[in-house]
Amino acid sequence: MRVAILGIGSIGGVILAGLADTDVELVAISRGPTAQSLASEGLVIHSPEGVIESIPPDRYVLVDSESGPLPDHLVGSCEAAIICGKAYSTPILSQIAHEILSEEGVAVSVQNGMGHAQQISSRLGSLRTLGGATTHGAWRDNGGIHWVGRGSITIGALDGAPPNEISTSLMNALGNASLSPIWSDDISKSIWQKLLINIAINPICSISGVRNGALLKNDLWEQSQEVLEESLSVARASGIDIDGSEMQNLLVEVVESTSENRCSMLQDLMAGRRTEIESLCGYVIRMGEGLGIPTPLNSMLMALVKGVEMSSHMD
Ligand code: KPL
Repeated sequence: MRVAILGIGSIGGVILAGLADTDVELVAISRGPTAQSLASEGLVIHSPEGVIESIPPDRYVLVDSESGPLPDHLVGSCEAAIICGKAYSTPILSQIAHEILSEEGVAVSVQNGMGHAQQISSRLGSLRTLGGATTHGAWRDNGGIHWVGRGSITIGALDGAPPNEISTSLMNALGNASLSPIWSDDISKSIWQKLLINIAINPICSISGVRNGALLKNDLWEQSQEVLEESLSVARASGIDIDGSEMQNLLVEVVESTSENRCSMLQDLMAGRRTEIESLCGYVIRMGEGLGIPTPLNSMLMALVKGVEMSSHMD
């Protein structure tokens, strides 16, 4: 099987490194300095258990997405595309997925935020698009990818159908890569659950500048619970059947398993990058407006994160 990984940030790096230990052929799609170092030095990954592994550049075919059109020999060459880039890069990444996939090839988004599968399916069609979400925790620096929290990757068909042949091969490959794939027959609910986790963790940890585990240790937890509750009302009014205590347990599980992680939003702020706040709190605010549900906590967190985003551009 040949799999393309689109966007080699922290999670893309974990997936690339995991699949590098299987017999899957790999195409890594990246850009900028990350693409340059993937091409020249390869990828170093620090596992949660402290093992350091070096993936050489000849283990994958590297495509720099900014260097022009996809080379001809790669067009239509992959059976699966895993989209891991930032929420705001979905339009360009779904176009690349469309070009690189074979006619039956499937794309799955494991990005943070909502609506990615819908954008991808408008190019590929709903039968070749899978929804997804991941709770693995990782961060990246010049020393490579630090995979600090083992989680899972939940994948499912948009119509709730069981996995087809290609999806089954992809699930098997992710299993062989020790990435703990789970097939969901209600992927919209799984994506909402991941959105709620991100909303309860990312803005608060980013504004406070703390690792995920700090949430459980002080007053931040109360704030996290309140924004979770507010966002849960919007999820329920949108028709998602989510039990409050199931959601709380899931949140505690993710905070504990990624306690050493700096969430992706904090990493973005530290690196002076744009955050995904619009796709997280912004999504809940927009849905709340449509449904007549007030979302003052999401609005406040979004304004504060945008303020911090701006401050990194000031002298
Ligand atoms: O998705 C994440 C993120 O940082 O964006 C979690 C699972 C919260 C891990 O930090």
